[in-house]
Amino acid sequence: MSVPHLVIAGVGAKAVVAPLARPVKTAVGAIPAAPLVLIEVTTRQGITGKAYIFAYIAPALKALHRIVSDVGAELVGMTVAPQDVMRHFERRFRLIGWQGLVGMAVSGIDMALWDVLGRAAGLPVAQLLGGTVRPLDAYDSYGVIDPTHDADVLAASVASGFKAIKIKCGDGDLTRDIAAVRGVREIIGPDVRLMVDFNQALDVPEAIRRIRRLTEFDLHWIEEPVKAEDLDGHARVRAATGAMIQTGENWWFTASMAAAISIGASDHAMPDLMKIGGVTGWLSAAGLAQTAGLPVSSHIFAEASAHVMSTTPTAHLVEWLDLAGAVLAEPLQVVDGQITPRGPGLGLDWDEKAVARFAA
Ligand code: SMN
Ligand code: MG
Repeated sequence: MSVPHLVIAGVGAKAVVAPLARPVKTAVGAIPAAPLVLIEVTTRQGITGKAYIFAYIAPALKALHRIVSDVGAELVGMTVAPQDVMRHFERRFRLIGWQGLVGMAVSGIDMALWDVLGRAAGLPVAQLLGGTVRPLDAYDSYGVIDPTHDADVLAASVASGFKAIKIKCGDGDLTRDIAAVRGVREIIGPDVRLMVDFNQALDVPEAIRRIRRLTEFDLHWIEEPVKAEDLDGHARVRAATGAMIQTGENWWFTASMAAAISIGASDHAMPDLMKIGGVTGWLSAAGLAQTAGLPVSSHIFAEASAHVMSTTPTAHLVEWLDLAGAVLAEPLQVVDGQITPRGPGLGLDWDEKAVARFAA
């Protein structure tokens, strides 16, 4: 069965603020709800591809929505060929640069284009990319937690089958971090992996000081201890502590990832589909990680990430942090600590009533 020649008829975008079952508190700010742009690429052949991107903060939502619409409008009449469209984007945004909202829009449109191809072929993107649909190990991702107040929900994560838990630290002093990590380690036990995410909150000396004290709790990785763009800082923290360092959610396209790898910034790689260049960017990133021998874990966007992780040679863990469940017709389910990609395409359809209810 051949995939028909598909031509882009339009790119629609809707802005919503989706409620979160678990609001996310980080060391550098709280996310009470998820400002999302829902993207729809329509084709002249009647197939519509869907994807969503995340604005992080409300003040960025309207601008992101507008950029998706305006960038998308220039694609009308082009063939649904994500690799070719990405080459177009590389040239189109060469002068302005595509770090930031432009790169997020590019990545989101790319995801929706791959969704078109999957739907047209009647295949999950995981299979379209040459992989197989199978359950993937996930981790339950929390914000800053209070081990007393959150004891029951953390225990429930483990009881439901998660074999890895991430919490965020750095919002207070070292004493606060130690109390949180110790408390969670006591709740989840010694056999569940525990990761800590500082969300770029520390400087290098403080990161070294804190990580050295947290080593006793057998942490699986320490994420973004210093500013994302401080690659040398990441490498210095890694060398000084011997801890497994994780980073990548703020890599803008694969050039940024290559720079991090060349300086030895981390032991793991964590590309973000919305910043690495969508599915197309992820495919290049997966190759870089394989060559560098870095285990790859995903960052949010669990639905689409499960598809690309299915074909990532060094796939490690899928992050489970539910951003879009409130606006999806069929929210993704985690079964026994694992996530299975759903299709055809990326498996995303909106709950239109919820989209209307949460429209921004
Ligand atoms: C994160 C995720 C979602 C919103 C803010 C921060 C975090 C993570 O960096 O890795 O889960
Ligand atoms: Mg993170």
